[in-house]
Amino acid sequence: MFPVAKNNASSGRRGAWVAILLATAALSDASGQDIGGPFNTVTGVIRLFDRNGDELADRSNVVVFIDGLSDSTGHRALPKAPQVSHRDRQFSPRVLPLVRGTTVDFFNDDNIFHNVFSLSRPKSFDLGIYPEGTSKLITFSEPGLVKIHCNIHPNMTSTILVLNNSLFTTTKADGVFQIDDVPDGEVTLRVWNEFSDEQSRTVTLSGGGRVKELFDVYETKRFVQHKNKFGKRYAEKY
Ligand SMILES: [Cu+2]
Repeated sequence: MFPVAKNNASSGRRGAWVAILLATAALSDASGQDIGGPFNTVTGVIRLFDRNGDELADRSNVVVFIDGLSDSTGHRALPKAPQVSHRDRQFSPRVLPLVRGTTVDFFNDDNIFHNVFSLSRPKSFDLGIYPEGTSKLITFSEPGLVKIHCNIHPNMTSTILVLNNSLFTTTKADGVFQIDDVPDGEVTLRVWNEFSDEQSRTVTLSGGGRVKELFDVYETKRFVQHKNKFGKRYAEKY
């Protein structure tokens, strides 16, 4: 990420769940030149519940992102090319948000052969079968949701969210999120989770401040076994 001049204001964690405006954060590029602003921080917490309404201790893998910006805003910084690896017959990470135009390194870090394919509309591809220690690259240019699978092992799934800008984050177990460098204006804060309906909320930002939001996310969707790369059921033995 590009450097941000941090302020020393408190996180406001003790406050109620209302928007709190704190000190201004200025943004500059590597040469110290001002490239606009002021910029705001959107922070908060995701609480995750199962389909019975019981709260889950692990709130990880929820993607929070900013939408509704003009095309060029927030698209200045491409994150480093991320890796999705095969490990213990699973894809890692299970959820990966990225900016459109990002190339992903699909690395086989397992001691068996694996495949990578997707039948999703934004990026349909098949990387073939390849052994431990080797990589194949794919670039994701079209925004949208891309489900990644292995044609050998039916329980392998990863989801890539191809987004329009770099203003996104993925929760860890504590569910806390923070997105920096959000420009002034009315933006849409969107929350995506694999087994939940997507949520969105309009947030109005001004003057370079900090807004805190709480989301309750319910995992109401059931697991559905995907088909293989030919659109057929996997063989029972593999
Ligand atoms: Cu596999």
